[in-house]
Amino acid sequence: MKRRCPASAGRTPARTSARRKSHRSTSSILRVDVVTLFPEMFEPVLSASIVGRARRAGLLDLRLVNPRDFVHDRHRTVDDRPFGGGAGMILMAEPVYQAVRRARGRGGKVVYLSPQGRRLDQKLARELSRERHLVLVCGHYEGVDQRVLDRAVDLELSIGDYVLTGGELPAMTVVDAVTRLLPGVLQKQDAAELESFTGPLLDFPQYTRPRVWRGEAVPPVLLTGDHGRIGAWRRQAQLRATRAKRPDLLLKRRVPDIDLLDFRSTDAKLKQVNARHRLSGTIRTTNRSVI
Ligand code: 9WO
Repeated sequence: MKRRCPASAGRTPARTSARRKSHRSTSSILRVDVVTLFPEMFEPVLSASIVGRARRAGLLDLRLVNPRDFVHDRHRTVDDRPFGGGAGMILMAEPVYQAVRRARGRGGKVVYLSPQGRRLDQKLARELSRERHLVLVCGHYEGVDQRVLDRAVDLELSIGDYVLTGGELPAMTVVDAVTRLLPGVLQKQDAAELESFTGPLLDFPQYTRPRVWRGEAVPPVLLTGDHGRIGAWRRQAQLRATRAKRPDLLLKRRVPDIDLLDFRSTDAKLKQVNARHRLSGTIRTTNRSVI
C-alpha cells in the first residue's frame, strides 16, 4: 500500500533496471488477486477461452479474496449507511483493507476499478502486463469508504465513462486485456504485438471459408497468395476503416505518408470488380468492410 512503502509500490527491485521496458522472460507468471464480495462471478468467465488456458498453463495465477472472510460478527457485516445521508450502502474500510493487505502480500500493485479512474487503453494494458502482481479491488453498492482507497490504492482505473453495479466486470476486462499480452499466452506472439506494430489503427477485415457466402465473395486479393499485395490491401483497409470510423486515431500518431495512398484508385477497382460480378449474376465482392 502506497503510504507504507512508496518506493516499491507495484514493482520488485529486480525489475527496476534494464528489463523494465522489455517484457518479463517467457516463463515468469502474472499473479492477480481480485478483492470482491462476489467471487463466484469470476470463475465462469475467467475459466473459459484464452484466459482459462493461460491459467491452466500456469501463466496466470488468479486468486479471489472476499472481504467478508475478514469480518467475524454474527452477520459478517461488510457495508453500512453513508455518513451525511443518502441512498444505499457503503463498503466499510476495514474488511476491504484486510482483504487488500492479505492479497497484496509484500508488493502487489493495488488497482481500484472506478469510473473516476484513469481510462484503460492498450498502452496501459501493456504496462500492467509487465507487473508481477496486480490486486484488483472491486467496489460494490454505492461505493467504498474513501479512507481505505486513499491508504491502499496505487492506481484508480476506469474502463469507460459509465456506471455499473460494481467493479467486477471491469476487473474481468482488465484480466482479459492483460492476460493476452503475457508471453506465451497467444500461439503467435505477433498477435499480441500486432497493434503496437500497426500503430493505432482499426483491424483489417477478416474472412474464412466459404469463399462465397450468400452471394458475397471474399475480396479476391486474399486468394492470390501474394503476401505483398495482401499486406498492402490490409494496410489500406485499416487506414480506410480508421479514417471512416475513428479519424481521431490518425491524428493521435503520425502515419507514414506513403500509407495515405489515393483511396480513389482502390475504390474504383472495387467498383469494377463488383460490376463484373453483378453482370455475371452471381458473386458480389463485399465492400462493406472497407467502407
Ligand atoms: C451508485 C450510486 C447509487 C446512488 C447514489 C450514488 C451512487 N454511486 C454509485 C456508484 O458509483 N457505485 C459504484 C459501483 C461504486 C464502486 C463500484 N461500482 C462501479 C465501478 N460502477 N462502475 C464501475 C466502473 C469501474 C471501472 N470502469 C467503469 C465503471
